[in-house]
Amino acid sequence: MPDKRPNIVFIMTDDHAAHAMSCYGSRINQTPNLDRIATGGMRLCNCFCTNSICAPSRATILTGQYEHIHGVRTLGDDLDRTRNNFAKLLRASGYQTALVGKWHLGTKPENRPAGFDYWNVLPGQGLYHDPVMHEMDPADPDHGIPKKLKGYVTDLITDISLDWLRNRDTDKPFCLLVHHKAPHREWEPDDKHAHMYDDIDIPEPDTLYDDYENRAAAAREAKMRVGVHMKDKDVKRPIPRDLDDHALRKWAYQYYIKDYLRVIASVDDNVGRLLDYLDAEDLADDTIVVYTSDQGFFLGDHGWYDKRFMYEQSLRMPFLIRYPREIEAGSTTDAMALNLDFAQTFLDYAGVEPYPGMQGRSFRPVLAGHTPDDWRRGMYYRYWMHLSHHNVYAHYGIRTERYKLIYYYAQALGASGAIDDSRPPEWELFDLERDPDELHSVYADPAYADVVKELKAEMHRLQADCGDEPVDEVG
Ligand SMILES: [Ca+2]
Repeated sequence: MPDKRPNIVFIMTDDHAAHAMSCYGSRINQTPNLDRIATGGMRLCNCFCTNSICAPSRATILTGQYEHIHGVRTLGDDLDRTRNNFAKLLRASGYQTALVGKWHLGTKPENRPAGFDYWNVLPGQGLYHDPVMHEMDPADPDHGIPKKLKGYVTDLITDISLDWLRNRDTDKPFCLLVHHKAPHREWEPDDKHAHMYDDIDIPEPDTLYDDYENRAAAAREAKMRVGVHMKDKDVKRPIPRDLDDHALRKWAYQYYIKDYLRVIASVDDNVGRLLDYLDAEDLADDTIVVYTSDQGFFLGDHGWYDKRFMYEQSLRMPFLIRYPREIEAGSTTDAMALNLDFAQTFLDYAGVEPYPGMQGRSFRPVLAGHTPDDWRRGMYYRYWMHLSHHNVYAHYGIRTERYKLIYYYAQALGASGAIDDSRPPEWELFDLERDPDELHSVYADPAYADVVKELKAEMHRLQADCGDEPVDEVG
C-alpha cells in the first residue's frame, strides 16, 4: 500500500522580511506567487525566531532546540551532524527527504547535512551567479562533490528541486527543503529583474532617519546604517562619503532596497514554478507547502539594513503554510509561533513522535483553527554575539503580546565574565501597543514598574524552562 501521509515542501529564504511580501501588506513590492500560498492557506502574523541570524536559526529549525542546546549560538559555530533533526526522523519513518540550496551549518565532514536521501548545497554563503554546489556523492552519501554550475542561484536551486521531485519514488511521501540563498546581502539580481523599479522611487520607511534617542546605547552604536556602514558593493557603485548621515541614508536606501526587491522578485517567480509543478502533478491537496525565511531584516527601518536585534522587523519571520486538507484557505492567526516549533509541527503531520529534548510545540492545531487555551503568550530570545558583526550588543529578552523587554548584558560569550565597563548593562522596555515602531523605551517610567517586574519573572521562567540562565542582571 502506498504511504499516504502528506508531502512537505519547505521553502526558506535568507533574510526575507515579512514587510517585503504583499500578503503581509508590503508598501514596497508585490509577491503574487507567495500570495498564492497565503490565499490557499494560512498566514502567521506572529512568527518569531529565537536568535535573529542565519546559522543559529537554521539549526533551531532542524533540531527544534534552542541555540545553547544544539550548540550553534553564533555564526562561528557549526552543527554536529550526529545530532538528531526532523529530517532524520521523517526519513526513518519512510519519507524520502532532500535538501537543496543554502546549508550554512558547516563545511567540514562532521558538519555536512544529515537526514537526507539527497542533498545539493552551496558552500558557506554561496554565489548568486554561476555558483559552485556540493552534490551528495551517491557512492558515499556523507560526502559532497563540488560542481560549478552555470546560471542564477535561485533558478538553479529550483531546477534541482524540480528534478528531484520528478525522479522521486511515488510510493513514498516526500519532504523537500528548498533553501534559497536570496535575498542575502549583497543582493545581486538576475538579468531578468535587473531593471525592475528603475523609473520609480520606493517609499521610505517611517523610521529611516531614526536618531536612536530614548533607547539603550546599543541602537546608537550598531554599525548597520544604510549607506553609512555599507560597502560600495552593497549599492554597486561608489558611496559618496562626503554626504552627511541623513543624506547618505536617503541616497543609499533606493539602491539598496531596489536590489533587495529585485532578488525577491526572482524568488517569487521560482516559488511559482514549484507551485505550478504541484498543481500539474495533482499534488497540491496532499502537500504541505511552507514559505518562510530564517529571520527578518531591517528594510531601512531604524535607518538600518541587517538583523540581529530583537526589534520587530528582525525578530519576525514570514510564515505561510498551505495544506488544503486541514488549513482553511485565506486564514490568518495571531498566535505566537517560533522557529523552534517547526520541527515538531512537521513530525506531527507525519505522525512521527518527536525525540526527547525537542523544545518546541506543534502548532498543527493552531493551523487547523483551534489554538489551544494554554498556547504560549510570550517568547524568549537571545542574541549571543557581543560587538562582533555590525557592533551589535549581545542581548536577551522576552516578547509578549503587548510588551518587549530586552537586556543588553554587556558581556562577550566565553569571555572572563567581566562586565564591559565602557558599556554598562542596559534594559529596554517597549509598549508595542502604544509604540509599535519601538522608538521610546519606557523601562525607567514608574508607570511601568509593575509591568517590568512581571515581565522579568516571566522571562526568567521561560529562560529556566529552556535551560538557559540570566547573566549578572543589574538595574
Ligand atoms: Ca539569514
